[in-house]
Amino acid sequence: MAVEKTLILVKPDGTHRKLTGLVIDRLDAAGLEMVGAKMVSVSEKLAREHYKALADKPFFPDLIKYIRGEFHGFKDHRVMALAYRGENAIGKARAVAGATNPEHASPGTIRGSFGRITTTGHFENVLHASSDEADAEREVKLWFRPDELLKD
Ligand code: IDP
Ligand code: MG
Repeated sequence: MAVEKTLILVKPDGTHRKLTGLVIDRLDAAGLEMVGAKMVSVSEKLAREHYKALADKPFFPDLIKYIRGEFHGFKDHRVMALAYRGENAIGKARAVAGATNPEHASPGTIRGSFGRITTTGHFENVLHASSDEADAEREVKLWFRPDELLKD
């Protein structure tokens, strides 16, 4: 199995509900190594670039508001960005996260335990985890400068 890097974001519902420590704990338990960590004030530009593959989706405008903390009262747009490294890190982090739709996520996953669909129909699924090698490489570069990451 290849050693990979992957990007995790504790989304504004996660930071708002004090789940940052839990996310880090679960990723630790999965055997992944943290190689970058910071709080980020998410600009509209960064949000749109991060989710550009979803620009055609009907939920895209709300997704941009969600990741910028606008549904959770964060005037500073706070998200915790984490970079992890490890064997099969992308798949392991996705397994820790669970399915995108919190209603379909297994109970033992973070999204299964703590995600929800709001009464307004929005997914609140606590964290982002890169979905494949190409996305992971693009996303780690988008959120971290090279000097913010521990060396390989
Ligand atoms: P992922 O986060 O599990 O990789 P993606 O399909 O890449 O899922 O979607 C990115 C994010 O967009 C999801 O985490 C979720 O916040 C939001 N999203 C995806 N599909 C839906 C939907 O059908 N309704 C509302 N929000 C969605
Ligand atoms: Mg995705």
